[in-house]
Amino acid sequence: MLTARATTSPDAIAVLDDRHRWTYAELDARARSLAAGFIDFGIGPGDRVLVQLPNIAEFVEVLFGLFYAGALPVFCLPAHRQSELIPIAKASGAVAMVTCHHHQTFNHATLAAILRDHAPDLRHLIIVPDRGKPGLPGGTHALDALRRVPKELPAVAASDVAFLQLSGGSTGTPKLIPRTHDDYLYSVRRSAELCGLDSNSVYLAALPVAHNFPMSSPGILGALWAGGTVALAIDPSPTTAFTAIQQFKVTITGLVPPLARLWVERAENSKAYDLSSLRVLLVGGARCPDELARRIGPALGVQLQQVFGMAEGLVCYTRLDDPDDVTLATQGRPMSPHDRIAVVDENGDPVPPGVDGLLITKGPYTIRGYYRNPEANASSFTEDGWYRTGDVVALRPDGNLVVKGRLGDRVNRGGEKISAEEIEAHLLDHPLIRDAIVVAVPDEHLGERSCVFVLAADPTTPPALGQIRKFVRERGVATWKIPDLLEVVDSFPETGVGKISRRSLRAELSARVSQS
Ligand code: AMP
Ligand code: DBH
Repeated sequence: MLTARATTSPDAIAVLDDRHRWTYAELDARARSLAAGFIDFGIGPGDRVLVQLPNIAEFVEVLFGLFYAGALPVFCLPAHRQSELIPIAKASGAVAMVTCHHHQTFNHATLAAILRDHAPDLRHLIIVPDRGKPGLPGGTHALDALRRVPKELPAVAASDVAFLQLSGGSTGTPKLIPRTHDDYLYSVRRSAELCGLDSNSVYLAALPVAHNFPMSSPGILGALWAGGTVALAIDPSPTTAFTAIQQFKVTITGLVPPLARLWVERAENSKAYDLSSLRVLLVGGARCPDELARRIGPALGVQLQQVFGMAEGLVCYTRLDDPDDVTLATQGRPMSPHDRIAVVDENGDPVPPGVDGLLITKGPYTIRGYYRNPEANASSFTEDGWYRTGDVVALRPDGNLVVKGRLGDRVNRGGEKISAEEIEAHLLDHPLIRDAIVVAVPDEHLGERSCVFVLAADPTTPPALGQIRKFVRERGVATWKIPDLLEVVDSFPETGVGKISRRSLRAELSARVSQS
């Protein structure tokens, strides 16, 4: 795809950030020079490479450099810390990591060195240096030190795995999602069509670009597929993003609902920025409240397009020519005529149309299994290979889906997913805690926040929220996973006879908070 674009439109602008402006020919040449360096380092077809970069132009050249070398990026988020990254490094068997030196004052190079001590296969640390500041830690390589004269590239088949995405809400062995070049590019092409991208489009990556949503729905890859331009904003705040929209004449971008709300509020209160180039705003990652959906078009002067997707595959969109009744109140319908969806009950039997049930799916770009994780595969797929999304939805007669919630094993905190089990496992190590259950509670701003129900080890000295938050933070987890609320209780409800499943306990407790 990149080779073709660099040949047909070498001088079109491919990538922009506040420091870089690369044409397709330049992006292609940069990616090829990095590929030659990766190959020289012994990184080649099938090797896994952790990529933890913020929204900077280098992300795009590293991505294509790895693709050209046949290596598989493992997409980590800038917010991930060692509790997440050590298991990811081990489960993926990554041989290298590409990261930055600092991002938002956090030292990622030091984090990379810690990972190397824990993950025996991690041999090469490659760092994008801070602007104008020397002094990378010993034993690491600056990204530019990789560049070589381009050489012949290894053969890569369209059906080969292209990269590993992370599933939000992984526990124990991380759920790594293997996507192939052909399945992913199919989803990117179809997304680009449905979102109206062409060579004049400028897509702004405002969400962390390693997420499946800004990567592919239609994301930076959709923009490059269409021959358009990718712009990257270092953070999604209205100030930074509105400056980028004005400066780069951005036409389309994507946001999670809480950020969409911040943008709407800023635009409603101030006309300081010229946002007139912006035509489409995708909103997804979590349920967009209907009230917010109605304000988006008027406030930002855009067409709202709702997107309900998952890194495992299935992506649903409202269409740009749908009536308001669909665009403002549903999460759309599958993007491919070959996607299959079914709404079933807990036994796997179809529920009547319009009734809430669990969404399962199968299709041309939905995975059939996680990477080296038989345990997750046994629970996440039906016997005949349908992916159990875990989402509770209702299918309207017009074919559009309305997302109602999820099975209670995950908190969706404004689009960032939290695995209840993962945080419970940390909390169980706290000396003041005998048992802990993490549930979602409704939140006006974020959609959901996390609440932990705790049985104290000694009822006379129950833990305080501040202590718990500090404890979880010091475990080195992404900030959004730190519990928001704490309830100390004397006992957990009995949810049935015999073995109490943590899942039903979570459901019971979460029903209790929703009613209060
Ligand atoms: P992940 O598996 O981490 O890629 O997260 C995908 C999950 O995000 C889906 O299964 C849904 O639970 C949630 N999600 C994504 N988009 C939406 C949306 N528009 N409305 C509600 N939930 C969403
Ligand atoms: O939340 C997601 O994972 C998501 C949301 C919108 C996604 O993967 C996507 C679109 O492709």
